[in-house]
Amino acid sequence: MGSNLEDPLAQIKTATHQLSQIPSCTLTACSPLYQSKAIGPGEQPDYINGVAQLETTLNPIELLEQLQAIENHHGRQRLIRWGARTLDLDLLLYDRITLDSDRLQLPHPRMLERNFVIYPLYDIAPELILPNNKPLSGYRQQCPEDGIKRATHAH
Ligand code: ROI
Repeated sequence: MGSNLEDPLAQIKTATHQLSQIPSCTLTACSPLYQSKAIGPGEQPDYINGVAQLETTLNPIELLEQLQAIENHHGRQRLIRWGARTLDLDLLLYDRITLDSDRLQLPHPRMLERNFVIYPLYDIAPELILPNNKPLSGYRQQCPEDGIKRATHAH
């Protein structure tokens, strides 16, 4: 989850609640939230990021559609690639599935380059073995802090 517009902390808190309301889904873990500088081109406000874990009988595409519906409820406008956004819900991992389709790539292709993903993911899944068979903990150890800060909890 990421947001850098219109009260990002509130956006993430509401989004967390909405994740818990998706049909056939249970919210099983929710990370602390972090504040970080926007990566990517141009000047934009700092982001709030967090990671949630769900248990679901939805398949990855069905889940993606639910995430996009929540993004749209938050007034997400896809105007500029890499641009500021009210709410971004990325599917990072789904079991140990690897998938490379137009609509969805799993694991998320850039997740391991991003401290704002690695930090909160490690908080909720320190023992995780990634689909590439490497432990998340190795990436966490190598991960630059780069000004990332804990924000408050989502709940
Ligand atoms: N930068 C940060 N810090 N957090 C994000 O969630 C985020 N999301 C993005 C881009 C614009 C790449 N930068 C980000 O999509």
